[in-house]
Amino acid sequence: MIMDEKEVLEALKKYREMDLKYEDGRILGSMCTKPHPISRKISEMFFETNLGDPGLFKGTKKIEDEVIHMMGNFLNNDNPFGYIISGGTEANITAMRIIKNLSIKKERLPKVIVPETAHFSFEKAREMMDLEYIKPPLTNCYTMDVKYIKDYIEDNNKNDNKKIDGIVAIAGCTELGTIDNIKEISKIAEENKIYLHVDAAFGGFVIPFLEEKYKMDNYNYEFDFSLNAVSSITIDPHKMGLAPIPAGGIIFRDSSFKKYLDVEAPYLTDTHQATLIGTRTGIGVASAWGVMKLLGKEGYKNIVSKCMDNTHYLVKKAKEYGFEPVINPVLNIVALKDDNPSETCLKLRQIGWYVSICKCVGALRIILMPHVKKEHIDEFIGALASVKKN
Ligand code: 0PR
Repeated sequence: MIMDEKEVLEALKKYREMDLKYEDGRILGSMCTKPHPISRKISEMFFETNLGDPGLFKGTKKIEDEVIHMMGNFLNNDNPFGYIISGGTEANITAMRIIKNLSIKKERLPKVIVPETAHFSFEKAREMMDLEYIKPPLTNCYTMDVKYIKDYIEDNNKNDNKKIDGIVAIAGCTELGTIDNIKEISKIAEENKIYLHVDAAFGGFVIPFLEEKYKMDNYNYEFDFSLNAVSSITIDPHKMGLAPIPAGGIIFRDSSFKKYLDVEAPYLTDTHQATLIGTRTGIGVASAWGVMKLLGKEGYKNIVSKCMDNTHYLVKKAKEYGFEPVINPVLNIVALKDDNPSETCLKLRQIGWYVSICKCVGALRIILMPHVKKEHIDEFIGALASVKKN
């Protein structure tokens, strides 16, 4: 049935009203948040742009290059190369494409060390590219056991058939927010000339802006290109970067990695394409540029400090009610121990609270994104207490 414009908009509005709104403070298990308001105007300005054919959208392509440099800058890289793509999933799959294409023995499956705590996008990559994953045990801090990695590589790297082709480490893991000991992992990767990819999809816009007072003693916070072996980093503006979806980021140490991604695209204005997705909007790219220019490092620092402050507030409140965190929060993610997290999560949902759960440990997972305020935390803890009583 054909509709006029008013009818179309009214019908869509009704659907949209069924959605939850970040500002209501009930979304506690999401790594996304309400984008910075400037992105509304930017989205309109760039709504028809297509970076799949950059020769037609030269200005938008220039913005992408500038954003990559801005992000490279706070990741300690003066000469970065990369793309603003659909999200962390595409970024991680792109990094795995590099490892696959670099792998030394084409006759066997590429072997990659991947943390147990890795996001499920790595599982998609494994399935698509027939990768073999080695998953080191976790320490009691829920990070990869570095000694295991060292021993494993020493034992296997003499034999070409068993050699490790790549290592993935995480800076801000999805479930707990932990950061692998990337400083030590980088040393091992460097000594053995192994490609190291860091998934900082969430942590990339948090860790560089973390005030000292929120850092724990004897914990590794280093994750970026200042570590010699780090070759690529996933870092998503559409998570803590406050850009609208879709804006994920894959940043490489330099442009030498492009050739491992390029496929021929002879009929385009640019005759090679490196990104997984062909036709892709410039909206996220331009919005990330705008939000980053507006906020600057100071702006992100203020946002991260507020989120960390709320994180500690939630832990304090939770403890008052007898709920215990699994670990001291590293970033703005809290895991609260629970004997039946799926059931608790469901019960909370029935009364309008949306948290998620951890699979690596029995716990509820709460992410203190910028849209979550102290009054939401107070209400939530009350709701959790009432759910657990019944
Ligand atoms: N790497 C890490 C460390 C992640 O946490 C995520 C997503 C990804 C990669 C993949 O990113 P994209 O989803 O952008 O492809 N982490 C969130 C999660 O799985 C994604 C998310 C965001 C889920 C908002 C729900 C939600 O409401 O929890």
